[in-house]
Amino acid sequence: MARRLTIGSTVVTLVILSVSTASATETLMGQLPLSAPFSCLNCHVTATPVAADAALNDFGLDFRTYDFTWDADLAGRDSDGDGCTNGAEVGDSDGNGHPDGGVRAESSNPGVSDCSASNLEEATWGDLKAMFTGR
Ligand SMILES: [Ca+2]
Ligand SMILES: [Ca+2]
Repeated sequence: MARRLTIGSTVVTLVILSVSTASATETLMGQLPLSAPFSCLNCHVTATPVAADAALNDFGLDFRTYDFTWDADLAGRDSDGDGCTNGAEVGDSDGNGHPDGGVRAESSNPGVSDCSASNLEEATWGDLKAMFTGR
């Protein structure tokens, strides 16, 4: 009986921790001017962080250092060292909290050391291609 109680308590605790981690992630993600398409991967090394596995990437560590506040200083940093500022990758170059003109998605992930593949460019090419193919 005591063992069942222990297992049940453990399961309940894990569920609560999972929910609280997901909620914290979504709340903190709301501090960024744009968080799509990378979502949790902006700050975490896994797409589905849970309390037991919520390791932060380099941008996530910097974001935490800045008390989860998006500002010009954090936007001007290059957390992942790929040569593109966090602001350029997130889509708010000056860090004023508003996306740069016409930007509706992050161009690359501020926590992954690569800013060569631009989702925005891919979307733009997709729009251009659609003009010619009619799709
Ligand atoms: Ca960068
Ligand atoms: Ca990057």
